[in-house]
Amino acid sequence: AADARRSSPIEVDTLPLLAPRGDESHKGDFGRAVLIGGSTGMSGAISLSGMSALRSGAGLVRLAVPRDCQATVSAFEPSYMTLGLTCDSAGRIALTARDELKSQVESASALACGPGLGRSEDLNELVAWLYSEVGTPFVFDADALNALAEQPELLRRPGGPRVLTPHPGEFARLTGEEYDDDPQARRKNCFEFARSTGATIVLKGHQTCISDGQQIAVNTTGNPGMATGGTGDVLTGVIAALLCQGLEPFDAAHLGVHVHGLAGDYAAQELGQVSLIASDLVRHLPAAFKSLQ
Ligand code: NPW
Ligand code: AMP
Ligand code: MG
Repeated sequence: AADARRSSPIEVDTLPLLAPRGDESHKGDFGRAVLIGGSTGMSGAISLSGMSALRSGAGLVRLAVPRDCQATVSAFEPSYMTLGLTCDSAGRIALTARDELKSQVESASALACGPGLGRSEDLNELVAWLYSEVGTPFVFDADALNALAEQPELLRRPGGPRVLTPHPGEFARLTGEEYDDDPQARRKNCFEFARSTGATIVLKGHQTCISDGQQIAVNTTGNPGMATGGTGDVLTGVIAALLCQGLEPFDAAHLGVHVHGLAGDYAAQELGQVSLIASDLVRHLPAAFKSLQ
């Protein structure tokens, strides 16, 4: 199918939008997001994703985390649910958690994996299972991308609707090539990697590039205040929530990146770029979504 695709992308500059909510809507209409990640020392990452998914309209959000950090993750926010998974001695999700995850994966409307996940052989295998077997819309970020980078043969496998959200460092690991991050290179690399993997690629940074191998969009929101730990974890939750509400992968990624940057711009107006932290983005997501209604 890749050969039949266009060799030059369609430029998209019109933002997709969420449909207004009907008066009779209930939470089931807005999907169940299951976000997998967290480990001892990085429980904040998956919590940021969870809070962002809620602020981005997912009907129900559940965070699947190692049992060792379940209490910590639960304490950050009462509005999401958690599932405690079997973990290894370092507080990362263990491979046996695959069986505990199966029913969650089957009932999810959209999934995400990676924020704060950590790295191990077990996690490589768990991510390989998620990447190859799950047909539900899925965001792969952070350490899930690192796990894929160690098993590059997986990236050629056809499968469900996938969104991969690498920063330039993760992108270089995924492709196994040096990566010079200038705007022209970002466009070309993003499009070509999307074509070769069949996934929607969000190549992050200043003017994040989004491509599904046919369409391409370059984001104009956001600012250097967002160059701080955890902002990418927020983006993962936003995109997962938009997938949950039925947007196609490219549209969910395009709208998600725009709204995430807009929240960053509002946060920088209030707080300045120097002091901006990732949880400020979560607090400004409501204004960003409201501005698009
Ligand atoms: P350098 O240092 O510039 O040479 P990693 P991470 C490069 C979790 N977090 N342009 C950079 O290269 C995440 O979710 C938890 C160019 C370096 O090699 C992950 O699970 C938090 N290069 C885990 O931490 C908050 C760039 O990539 C490497 C680049 C690891 O994720 C923080 C650094 O990236 C964090 O989100 C750029 N724009 N950006 C929490 N509160 O729990 C990065 N690089 O090694 O992939 O580490 O992104 O911090
Ligand atoms: P991560 O490295 O995974 O935490 O992701 C960082 C997030 O912040 C991505 O969404 C980037 O696009 C965004 N970001 C980082 N630096 C900038 C910048 N200079 N301008 C705009 N967005 C940025
Ligand atoms: Mg990240």
